[in-house]
Amino acid sequence: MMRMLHWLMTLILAAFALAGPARAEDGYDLWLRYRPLPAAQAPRVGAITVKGDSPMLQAAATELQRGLSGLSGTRVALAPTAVAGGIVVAGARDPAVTALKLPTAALGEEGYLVRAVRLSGIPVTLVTANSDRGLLYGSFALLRRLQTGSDVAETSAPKVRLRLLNHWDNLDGSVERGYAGQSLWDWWMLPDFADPRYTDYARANASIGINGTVLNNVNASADSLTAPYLAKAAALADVFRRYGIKVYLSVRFSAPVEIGGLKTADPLDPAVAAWWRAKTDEVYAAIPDFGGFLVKANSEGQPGPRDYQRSHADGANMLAAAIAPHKGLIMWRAFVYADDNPDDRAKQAYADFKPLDGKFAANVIVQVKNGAIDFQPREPFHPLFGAMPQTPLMMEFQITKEYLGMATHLAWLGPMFEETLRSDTLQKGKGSTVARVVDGSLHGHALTGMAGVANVGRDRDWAGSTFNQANWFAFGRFAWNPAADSDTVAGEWAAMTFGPDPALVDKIVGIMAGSREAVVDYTSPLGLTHQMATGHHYGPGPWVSDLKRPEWNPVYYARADRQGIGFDRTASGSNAIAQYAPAFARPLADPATTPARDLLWFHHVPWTHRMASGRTLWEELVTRYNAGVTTVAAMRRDWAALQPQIDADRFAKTATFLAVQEREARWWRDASIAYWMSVNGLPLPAGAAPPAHDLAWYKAQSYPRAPGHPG
Ligand code: BDP
Repeated sequence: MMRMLHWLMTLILAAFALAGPARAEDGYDLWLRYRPLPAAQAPRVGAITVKGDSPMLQAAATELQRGLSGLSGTRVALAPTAVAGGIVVAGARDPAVTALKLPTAALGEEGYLVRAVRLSGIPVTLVTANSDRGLLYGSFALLRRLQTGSDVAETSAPKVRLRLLNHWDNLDGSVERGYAGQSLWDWWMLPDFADPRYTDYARANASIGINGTVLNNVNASADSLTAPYLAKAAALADVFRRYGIKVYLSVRFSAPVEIGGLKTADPLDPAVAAWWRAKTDEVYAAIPDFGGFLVKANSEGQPGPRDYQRSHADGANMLAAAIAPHKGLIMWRAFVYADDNPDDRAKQAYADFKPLDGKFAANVIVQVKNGAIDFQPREPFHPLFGAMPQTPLMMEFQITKEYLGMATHLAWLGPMFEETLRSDTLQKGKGSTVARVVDGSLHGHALTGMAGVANVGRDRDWAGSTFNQANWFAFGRFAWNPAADSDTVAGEWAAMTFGPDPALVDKIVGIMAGSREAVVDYTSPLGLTHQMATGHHYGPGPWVSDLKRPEWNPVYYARADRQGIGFDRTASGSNAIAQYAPAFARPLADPATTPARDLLWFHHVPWTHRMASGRTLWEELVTRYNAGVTTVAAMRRDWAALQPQIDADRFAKTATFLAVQEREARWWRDASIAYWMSVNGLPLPAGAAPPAHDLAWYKAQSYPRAPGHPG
């Protein structure tokens, strides 16, 4: 019997060794899974020929080999010269490529062209570009086209120069507003040990065109500029370089005091300027291709030039002068609001920055959040976009879902990026879209950028959920092309992540498409904003009114009373609408011509106000909360129906998360409705379900250890 058992075990182990362990779909591979395509779609590639051997081209060759071998199910070889039916990666200056007279000039420094050609008479698929970086992007593009079952021909060049992730990662390994585990950067083990994961992070970024990463939190520790931490950052830069990714750092404005031993950080003090010059030289000695500094100054308690009665331009320009000899950049954030300013928070950044237009040095770009408050589920575009024609402005989106359900809720941000970027500022007539401010075409700026606050951490699936990966992917695609289309990007991602079956892709895109609107509906419909609980921002807190600064309290934003609700930003209120172009502001002066989705952002409206739908405002509000919950329930049902087509692991985790989301959507709806009823004294609209608990119950919920909270 024992012998029999032993024999059986040996047989099983042998079979296991032959087949290899089944590759779990744990999400680690992101959208670069390269699983074999169905036979009809599988690429038949003779061999891969990469002309040149720079580290970046080696990265391209490795990726192509890995991808094509995976997708075709057979190992594809690298060959020194082109073979018929093969893939050739060659620069536009290669004589064989030049002979083809392809339109490569338009590709610029980073674009690429992929096309079936005859190269010296041999039929091949050619990837060409004006730089190694373009060739790397073109190689990833070719793989994407194959993964999505598209024709391989593609010509593309990025419309935005800086395409950066902003990590809000702390030196102790925690991540501010991070919901995917600890920081990827193992600062303790760096610079000695470069986790192989850093390479996979760089691959993922390169595959979507991201070309820079700010390693540390905007609430920066001065320590990140000390020699040991610069050595650690340099080790990361060494890994990222061959994927075309530059390293940047957030800096603390008072660093000259904290680590430099100076008595002041006054930007106009020559000793301070000299300190930054020396520090910057030290940074470049460690990281020769360092990108630049990101600065959060005079915002939420951070130090800055205003501590010395200097302007943001004074601060930015002093740093700009220090870094200019190295061709580095300063990204200066416009996310400012002062604790001593009683004016509408939504107006403060514009009030501070608009007068500084034209006063920034040439290597400064001002980084502006998409909306005037703070990454809420929906905000009208920031009034600074289009209003500072002489200053390059870069977009800052938040990919991590601090205000959209953290890791668990499925909220596809493509529609949010698209909505903001397509907004027409009307600053230079029709067509003055935010996208054209960001890509520089509206005011003729060559320095352009888009930053996304990263949602990645050390979780096995990087982003905390499969669908959160889509938001990382989307950020890259929109940074590459701010005119991108959300559904198209969703389709690409879904095909790469779950396989190219068009029917399956359609269903997944369908689930994603309305998901962000659902979050808006169940948390903050009709232009309400900032209704979340204190600190960690998890769950509802519309009643919160006890925080030190008025604008930290949800009641500040909703201004609900017995008569009505909403923030009057017209001339009779804060007049924030006057910060927009007159043609844009005009319809916003009247609730009747304000889009319903932004109504309570711009107006204080009676509960009895008649909406275009015929319902009263109160009825409409409840209808929207209900719609949010109903949409999530439908998403959950639609996902359940996909079980036969999705691998067990990713199916189950998403199904569980959708159940959590449905429960929490209901919680948001019920808590909000219970609170509004306590304010307006109105009965529930006919047919609406009453909240599951009374208001006291909702107020009593507390989550002291919710993730991502810096406190
Ligand atoms: C807020 C976050 C806070 C960030 C801040 C910022 O709650 O953690 O530090 O944005 O962007 O939304 O600086």
